[in-house]
Amino acid sequence: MKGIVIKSTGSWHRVLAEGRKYECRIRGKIRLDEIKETNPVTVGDQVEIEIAEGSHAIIKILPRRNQMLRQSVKKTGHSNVLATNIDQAVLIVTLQQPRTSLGFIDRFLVSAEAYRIPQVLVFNKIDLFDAHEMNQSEALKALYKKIGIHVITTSAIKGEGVEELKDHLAGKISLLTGHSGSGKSTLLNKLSPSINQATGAISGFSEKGTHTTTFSEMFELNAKTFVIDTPGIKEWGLVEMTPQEISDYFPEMRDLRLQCKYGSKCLHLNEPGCRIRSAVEDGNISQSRFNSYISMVEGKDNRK
Ligand SMILES: Nc1nc2c(ncn2[C@@H]2O[C@H](COP(=O)(O)OP(=O)(O)O)[C@@H](O)[C@H]2O)c(=O)[nH]1
Ligand SMILES: [Mg+2]
Ligand SMILES: [Zn+2]
Repeated sequence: MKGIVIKSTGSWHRVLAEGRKYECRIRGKIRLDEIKETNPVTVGDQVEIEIAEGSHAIIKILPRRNQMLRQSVKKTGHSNVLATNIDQAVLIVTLQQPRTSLGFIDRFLVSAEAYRIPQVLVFNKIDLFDAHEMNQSEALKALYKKIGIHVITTSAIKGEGVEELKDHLAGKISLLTGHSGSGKSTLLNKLSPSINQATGAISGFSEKGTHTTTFSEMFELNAKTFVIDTPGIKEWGLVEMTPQEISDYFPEMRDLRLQCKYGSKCLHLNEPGCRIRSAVEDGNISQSRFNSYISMVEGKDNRK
């Protein structure tokens, strides 16, 4: 029987198949060509299962259409698959409690763009914004809309923007990610009366939610709409990418970069005749996006 993994704790996996849920273990050695992650079976995986009295088993993982990968910053070489086979990736951004940095946003966007997964930014907790933060969020919205990213503003607490988000999720499988405490579970609970995820206040010291989600889990909003809640993410490391790949995953650099004097060899650092750097000077590429690019190329992210 074919099914889809909707929850995975490492030792067992919950599979939705033909309208029913089965708790499954992995039987035997499943070959996952090219896949080197610590979690071989992930939420979103299409699998084949065998139903038996008392012990159901996953016997095969079907090829993945895409995957959302993140590099562990502490353990180099370890990448973590947040979800597979998704139609869009949604990042919950907060300007405070906790603050989502632009570097974090851009690493998320690049990781999705690597698999051409459409991206959505949800600016949550707008009820907390003062005039300054309101201006700041408007500027960020304009910046990201200009490069083709869909942006939604919400207050999960007040229910603002939730309908718009719901419309945008309809008919798709979406990954919901962000820092712990950004409001993922609160938003999910607003999306469907059948979802009842624990939510938590943020403790000042660690800025970690007290009721943190530990495992990714897929929820059904209706027969065609699924949302995946994920554990909060502290740091977003990029998986191995060359500088050329990185600039290819910045939509505003993708076409322009071949017009550099050194063409695809240009890293846009200090080479002469660089079209990317002149576009930054002209204001056509935003300085903050370019800074993110530079930090990805020079930074501690694992690179090829
Ligand atoms: N003021 C405000 N607080 C929010 C909003 N959304 C979530 N919170 C609060 O932020 C904390 C963390 O929310 P939670 O949904 O657990 O975040 P998660 O870790 O991303 O799942 C909780 O105390 C929520 O009540 C919002 O839009 N406005
Ligand atoms: Mg949560
Ligand atoms: Zn260049």
